[in-house]
Amino acid sequence: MVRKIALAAILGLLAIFLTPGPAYAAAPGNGRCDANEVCLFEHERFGGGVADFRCGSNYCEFRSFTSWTFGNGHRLNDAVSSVKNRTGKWVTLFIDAPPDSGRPFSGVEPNGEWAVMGFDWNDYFSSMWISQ
Ligand SMILES: [Ca+2]
Repeated sequence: MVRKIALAAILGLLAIFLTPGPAYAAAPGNGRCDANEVCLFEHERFGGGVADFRCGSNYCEFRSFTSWTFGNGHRLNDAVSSVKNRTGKWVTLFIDAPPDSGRPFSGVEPNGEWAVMGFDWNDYFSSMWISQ
């Protein structure tokens, strides 16, 4: 009995380790930075790939940077280098995932933009809130 349980545990662990890694998918938008969207760019000064997001309610949370790409197929996580906020809402970007990470965050005001990030922020963001 003990041996069977141990075998089951080992097989369970194997299944976890042998499962393919996360598949990457394009972020929800269409890869263009349109009106009423929050746009994350791969490079400084709004260059490279674009990941564009809409928020139709007072609050939206986007936690899946680790499985998303910019419109050009490049990985989104830890790769955001500039931000355009084309909404009337606030954008809050987090290093690692909120709210359980306790990691630093920074924000972009309504209709604001962030063309160049300092060393502390560049290529670190992993999740985002858009809120009134
Ligand atoms: Ca768009």
